[in-house]
Amino acid sequence: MKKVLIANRGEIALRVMKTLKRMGIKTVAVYAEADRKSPHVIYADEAVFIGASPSSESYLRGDKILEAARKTGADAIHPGYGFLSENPDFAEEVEKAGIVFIGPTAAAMRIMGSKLAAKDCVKHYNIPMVPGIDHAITDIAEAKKVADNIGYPILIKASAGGGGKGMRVVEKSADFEEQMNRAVSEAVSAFGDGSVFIEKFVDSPRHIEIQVLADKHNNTVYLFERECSIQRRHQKVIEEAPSSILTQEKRIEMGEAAVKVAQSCGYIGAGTVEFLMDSNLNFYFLEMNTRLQVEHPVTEFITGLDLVEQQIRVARDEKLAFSQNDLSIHGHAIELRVCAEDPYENFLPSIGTLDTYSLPNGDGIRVDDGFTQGMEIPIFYDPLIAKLIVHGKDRMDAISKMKEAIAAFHIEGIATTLPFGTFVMNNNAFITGKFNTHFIQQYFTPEKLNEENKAHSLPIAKIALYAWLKEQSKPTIVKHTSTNWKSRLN
Ligand code: MV4
Repeated sequence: MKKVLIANRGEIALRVMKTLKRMGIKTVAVYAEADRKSPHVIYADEAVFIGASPSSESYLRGDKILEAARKTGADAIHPGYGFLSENPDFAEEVEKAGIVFIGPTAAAMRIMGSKLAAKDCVKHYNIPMVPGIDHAITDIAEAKKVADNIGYPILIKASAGGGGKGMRVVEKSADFEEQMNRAVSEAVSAFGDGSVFIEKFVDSPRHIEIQVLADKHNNTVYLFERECSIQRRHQKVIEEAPSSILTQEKRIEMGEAAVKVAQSCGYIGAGTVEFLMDSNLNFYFLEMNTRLQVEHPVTEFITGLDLVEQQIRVARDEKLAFSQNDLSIHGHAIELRVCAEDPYENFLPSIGTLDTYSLPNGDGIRVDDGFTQGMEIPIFYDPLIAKLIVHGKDRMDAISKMKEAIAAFHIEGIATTLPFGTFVMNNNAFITGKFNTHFIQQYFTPEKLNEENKAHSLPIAKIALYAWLKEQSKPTIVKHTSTNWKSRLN
């Protein structure tokens, strides 16, 4: 493998290229209009323009990306996350063109892309699953009987759904039929597939996922868990590894279950198996993501592995250089997604220019980003500006490192989720590890963020005022008085 095309943009394109460069492999970037001057384009050995800014005209155009690969003589394509990364048709086209797709087979992607196919695939592997039905509901009367048996509340899910889309909670038997009809018509209009199924509703779960890695020689290992419960509208904001609630026993149990899920579909490469965990630490298989995930750096910190390097090695037909027993957890890592969203305005998207953009640095601090000072964050894509990842000797050490790193991360011109990160790091439920997927709903409001800021800035303002008054009491000749006041005290 001498040259790899990265079918993506932003931080992940850059992150993938850095590993490729370190491995002595040439890189090809593709870019849309809005990304002409992006770091991922400048960093690559070659760059190919693929179209207008909307992703439907550029990063989602498999045909244009393949043409760019052919033209530049790339022998592999890394899809990153999002865009075409979980599209089995694209993976197939790539392989047909004699180019290596750095990821699982199209067949594995197809199975895991459908929740029902995934359930069907793993059913003989003794994987814990939420009580429910594992086939598309066609007969409402039959489904209602099953629901009455499982017990309410139940959840109706669209087989083709994802990211929480197409889910409906049904509180009681009397509401079943109406909710069912709504769920089906929603699924038809959103996914073009009206298949729905039902599950027992797990109240206030944690979202814990297991990173897996498989080579083409029948070796599959788990790289431990990531705790991803701090999310808003199914968008994760903070992730960490390891999870503070898993015992070593549970960790092994979940890891082995995740390996079986991967083996059930002949998985190859890096993948993630998602589980729900209830308050009694029972875990249930939810779905498998067949890509490298946004939050993979926390796993890299605690395992010492470069997951992109592992993906490349697997794609080059190499055997994994380690077995499960060689792997262990080192310290604790936390990631904050620094997004162009204003936590003071309920995470409203914030548009503008990165007038000031200066990064924290130091031991155990990593920033994965794809922008530089002076750039605009394009409105066409997702609002992620950077990922701030810290690594400490234990969880408390990682929390204090995260607080310091946030304080040293200076962004002006765009509102970001940085202050939200500080809020979470200071929150008692987070510090004690007693939280679930309702964390933000339960503990966060813009008012609380303002209050907390006041609580932290008032003592500092008092000290500054005291020093200023003392200074004023000295007889000095004032030549010039600055009127350059900032309009908002941060
Ligand atoms: C559930 C659930 C409770 N019970 N399934 C949301 C996204 C989709 N991938 C699965 N999701 C859920 N499935 C049962 N049977 C609660 C959620 C859920 C959730 C899961 C993971 C992370 C955040 C979540 C937020 C709300 C609901």
